[in-house]
Amino acid sequence: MTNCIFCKLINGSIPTKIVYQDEDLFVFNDINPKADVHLLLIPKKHIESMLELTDADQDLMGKMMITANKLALLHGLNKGYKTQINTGIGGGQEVFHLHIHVFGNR
Ligand code: DGP
Repeated sequence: MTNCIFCKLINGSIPTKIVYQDEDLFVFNDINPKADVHLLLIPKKHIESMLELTDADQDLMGKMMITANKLALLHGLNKGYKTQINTGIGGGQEVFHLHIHVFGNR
């Protein structure tokens, strides 16, 4: 999506340090970190929010959760961490490209 800031990070038109990516997912550091580690995991496919999810997104969402855990552990959060998905205006979402926040202190 042309006006989506997270799509611009994925396609490289806005540079960012890539923490992880594969064919489905893209992961980078939040610009305003709220903890020692504050990752944002996003699908490469533009989905605005959880409100748009369909049954076809089941595998993708499962992969996002498994990848979130792997990356949290790789970042030293073996005692635990917090995940957050803000959904829609009512959920305080500011960037309308679905994302999982992963944050924790080492
Ligand atoms: P929210 O939509 O409220 O769940 O959070 C969006 C998050 O995205 C917020 O913590 C700040 C982060 N963010 C917004 N724009 C950028 C950006 O251009 N680069 C990076 N790395 N993070 C961003």
